[in-house]
Amino acid sequence: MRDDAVSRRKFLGVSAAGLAMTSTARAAGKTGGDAKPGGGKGDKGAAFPKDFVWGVATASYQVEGAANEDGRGASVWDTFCRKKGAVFEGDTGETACDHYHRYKDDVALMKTLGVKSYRFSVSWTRVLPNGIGAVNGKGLDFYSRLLDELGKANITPMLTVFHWDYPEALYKRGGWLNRDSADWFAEYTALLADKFSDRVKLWVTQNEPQCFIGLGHLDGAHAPGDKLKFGDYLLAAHNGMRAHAKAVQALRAHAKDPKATKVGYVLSAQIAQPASDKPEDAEAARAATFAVAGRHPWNNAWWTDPVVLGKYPEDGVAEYGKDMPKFKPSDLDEMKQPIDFLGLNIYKADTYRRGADGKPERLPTPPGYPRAGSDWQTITPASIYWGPRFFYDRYKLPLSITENGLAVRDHVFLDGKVHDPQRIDFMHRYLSELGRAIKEGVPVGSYYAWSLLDNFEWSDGYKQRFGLVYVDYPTQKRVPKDSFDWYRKLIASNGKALNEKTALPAAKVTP
Ligand code: GBH
Repeated sequence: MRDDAVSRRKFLGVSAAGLAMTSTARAAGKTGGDAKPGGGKGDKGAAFPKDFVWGVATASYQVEGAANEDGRGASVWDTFCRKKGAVFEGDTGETACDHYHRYKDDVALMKTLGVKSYRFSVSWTRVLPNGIGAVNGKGLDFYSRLLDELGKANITPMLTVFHWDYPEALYKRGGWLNRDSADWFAEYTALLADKFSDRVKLWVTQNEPQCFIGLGHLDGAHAPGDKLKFGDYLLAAHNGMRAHAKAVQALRAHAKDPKATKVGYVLSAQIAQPASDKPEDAEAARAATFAVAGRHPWNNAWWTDPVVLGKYPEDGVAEYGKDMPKFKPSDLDEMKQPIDFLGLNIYKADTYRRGADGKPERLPTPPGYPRAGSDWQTITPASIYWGPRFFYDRYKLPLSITENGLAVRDHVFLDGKVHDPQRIDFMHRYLSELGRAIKEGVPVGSYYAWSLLDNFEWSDGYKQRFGLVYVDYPTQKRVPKDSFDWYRKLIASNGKALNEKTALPAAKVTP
């Protein structure tokens, strides 16, 4: 063992699985789940199934721009961006990547990249300016043109119905606090199914309820910027999940080909990874992944158990006590609508071991530990191994990695290119770990890199760049980064390039 590794272990007092960046925790078979670990010694390298879907993702408000064009109505993000101090440098999504006008160029980039699928979201107020009622044909036309362009490029769309840009008009009517919000969402979803289900078979109802409810209504860091009382926040969450379920029903009822229609729900997956390869640490990490502990939105079970299992998790119910919303028992039955897959957005994990008292204990992040441009993101590749395992074991649903990526403060180098070895190294490490989970039987069918383009990173404005393609916002010039080329080769090899030591700058760091 190298000296630095020894001291890191001493610092932590445990063998440093996730914290050593490359995972050494391989005792997965003992975790009691259904996914059967194969692998073992001599079984090296990544292997992705033939039909594995490589993709890229974006979201409407983050890329489209054209905020005041062709009849689009205001969303809570338009309003929030105008609030002093709400967004870094007062940035807004008014122009963003101008994808609304440049979608053909962007689809051409995707074609060059060789992705099989594109995950994007629809701007609710572009198609229904007031959220419900009058339909805006010009808004629908945009998505229709986009879908046709994707069709020509042979790229399968994954349509996210809602990625945070909630109609201002509905917010004024109480938003998610209004019980009718679930029906409003179903009306909107039914419209999309009517118009687009001839070309769209892959659907996501909502992206990251933890964020649009939690960051938007409890924490206030995201639009609409509310800091509700805890009980009201839980009511908003409850209605959000009712809305998801009604959207599932609307899709089943309105899709042109219900059998071919696959509906998913996407979480901001909060992963706990084990500190060592000891089974008890894996169990501690699993317990921490699904615990509802603390009066904050950063957990999984609160947002997933009701819609998949039909009940609120007991630890959360106990913790929230009298703040629990009052609701009809039939709500829980209605919330549990069969879905076809769970989407996990995985960026990082926290590290846990079994504590002296037998309970999961979170370990501190060592000083100077590798981080992204976004402070919240530690570089923890094993997150994308353990996360899918734990989610599959609990919910028994096929999985998609609907987002994964790294914020880097990229710039154009003197040679005119954007060199982003950090992102390549990140993707190499994370995809190797994902490949390992898949090899061990965890049913992950697709991976969407976040993001195709640098884009509007919510309250961080344009400070953080997540793209495989650099965007020079003043000129809207697109510059594919080194990682674009790396991902292109990776897709062309169906993941095998992860094993080629010479092909990639990051090759030496993965086993
Ligand atoms: C995703 O959100 C979004 O879907 C996407 O729109 C966004 O651009 C992308 O990721 C990159 O950020 O861990 O307590 O410090 C990720 C949202 C941001 C949620 C960080 C949790 C930190 C809370 N996550 N946030 S904490």
